Amino acid sequence: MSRKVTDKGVAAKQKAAAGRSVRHSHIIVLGSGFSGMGLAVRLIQQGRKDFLVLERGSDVGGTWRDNTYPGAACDVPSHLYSYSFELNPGWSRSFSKQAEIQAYIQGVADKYSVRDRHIFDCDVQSARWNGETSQWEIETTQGAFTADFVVSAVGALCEPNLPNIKGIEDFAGDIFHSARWDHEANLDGKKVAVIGTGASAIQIVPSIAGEVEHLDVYQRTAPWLLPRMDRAYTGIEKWAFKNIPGFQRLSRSAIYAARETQVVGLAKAPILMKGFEAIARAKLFAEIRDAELRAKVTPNFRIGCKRMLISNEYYPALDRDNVDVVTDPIVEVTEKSIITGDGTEREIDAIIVATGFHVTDSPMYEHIVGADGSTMAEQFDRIGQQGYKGAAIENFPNMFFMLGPNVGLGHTSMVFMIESQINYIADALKVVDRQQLGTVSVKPEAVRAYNAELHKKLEGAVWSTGGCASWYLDKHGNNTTLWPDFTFRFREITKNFDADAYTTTKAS
Ligand code: N01
Repeated sequence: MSRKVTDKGVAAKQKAAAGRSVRHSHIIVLGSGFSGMGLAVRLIQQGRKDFLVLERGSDVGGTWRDNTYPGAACDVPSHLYSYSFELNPGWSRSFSKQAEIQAYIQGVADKYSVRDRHIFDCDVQSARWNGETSQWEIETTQGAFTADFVVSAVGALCEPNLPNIKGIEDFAGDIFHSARWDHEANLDGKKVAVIGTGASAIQIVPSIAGEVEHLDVYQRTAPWLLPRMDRAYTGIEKWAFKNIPGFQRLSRSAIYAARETQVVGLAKAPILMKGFEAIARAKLFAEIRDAELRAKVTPNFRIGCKRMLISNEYYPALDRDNVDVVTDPIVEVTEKSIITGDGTEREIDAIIVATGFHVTDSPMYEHIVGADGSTMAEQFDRIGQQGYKGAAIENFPNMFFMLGPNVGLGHTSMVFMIESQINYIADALKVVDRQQLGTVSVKPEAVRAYNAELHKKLEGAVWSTGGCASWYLDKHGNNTTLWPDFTFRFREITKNFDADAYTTTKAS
């Protein structure tokens, strides 16, 4: 499996980088997905030239560059899932496919010439705070860098979470993770297994079910599915989005408002989620007539506890004659088969691993070393994964985070949260310049107070009370990923940088 998920070029790049001098930039942004690139655009708009973006891939786009699996598409409507400063009247559908979103991101990069500030194919290996120089020391596959300020925009859904299954390394056929799709693997007429039934799997399964000879879908937990209200925009609609002043913004606001109403059920009164459950049950009944299969794929937790999925094609795909849903747990993978707990061995030619990402346990945390010499992973183990407004973590001075702790969402556009964070961090960097600050470090008491409030709101939310296990929770069962309130509240608290919550020193 490792052949598909590791960067074979890393060692070669490191060798080539050895001996190069250390490069310095006032600000270094790590990662260029929707968040890192959005921040880069803002910094350019502010007239800054004192920053660099280090990106491990060969282009901008992050998760939308990497997730090229068949059927990859967004489950947030296009007009909301885009930057507010760069609306796109030309979206072809109400829910865009991966290629169109990636083309949009690339178009924004072109328009604002952000690639000029990027170093691509630059995989960050470690970042260490040097208290004597008040700088970050960053090791990459393209050599060493120093920065006065670092913004980590590495994303939460980027490190494939590979299942630890006996024998999986010995599988002789094609095997790859959903986010590292092997486009050279030919699945036509093959016997294929998909492990996982999350947001990625439910898009992959219907896209390949008609091509493969046989498909086994290995389900650990049945997800809730709602209808996908997707359709192509007509020429008249596209004309109206482009030419009628305010029409596109109005449409975007309507989508935003409708989605925001879900917060009431998700975060405040989970009992209200029963309404969504009724819709999902009716859908399940209408789309799967086989009672045995229906029982297998009926979820056993409150809807919303895990991310609610949308698809009109997944259930019909499961209902096909050449598709089986397997609920017995996988105990072993051999060279050519998967063996489940009931002793059944199913022969296969290929395995698609759609098992999600390291979210609360990102490997990156082991390679960022803070002011007291501990890694971020060690600190999270010790005091929990706590941040301040998702943008700062104590003991990590002069480091800001895009999509840090408790900024995630399940119900609406992450781009809204990203833009809130861009406001906050760009303002912080302005304050640093204006006040000539050398160091900025969030106060532990500010972090405690912020998290106490946050966790009070999370207590009754469906993500903790809904009876499921999900990647929203860390290994201690704490929700360290989601924002538990209306997103406009997050926008309010991130409007301006609040220097009072930070200990600052003047630049020498
Ligand atoms: O990953 P997941 P994903 N053995 O973690 C199962 C975003 N996204 O890539 O539920 C067997 O959701 C696991 O089972 P269980 C979106 O935010 C967005 O699908 O843990 N099975 C689950 O079924 C989403 O939430 C879009 O019991 C194992 C599946 O694998 C996030 O990405 C599209 C296993 C993992 O599901 C991740 O989605 C796609 C094991 N050892 C994705 N380990 C948009 O449209 C895990 N599983 C915006």
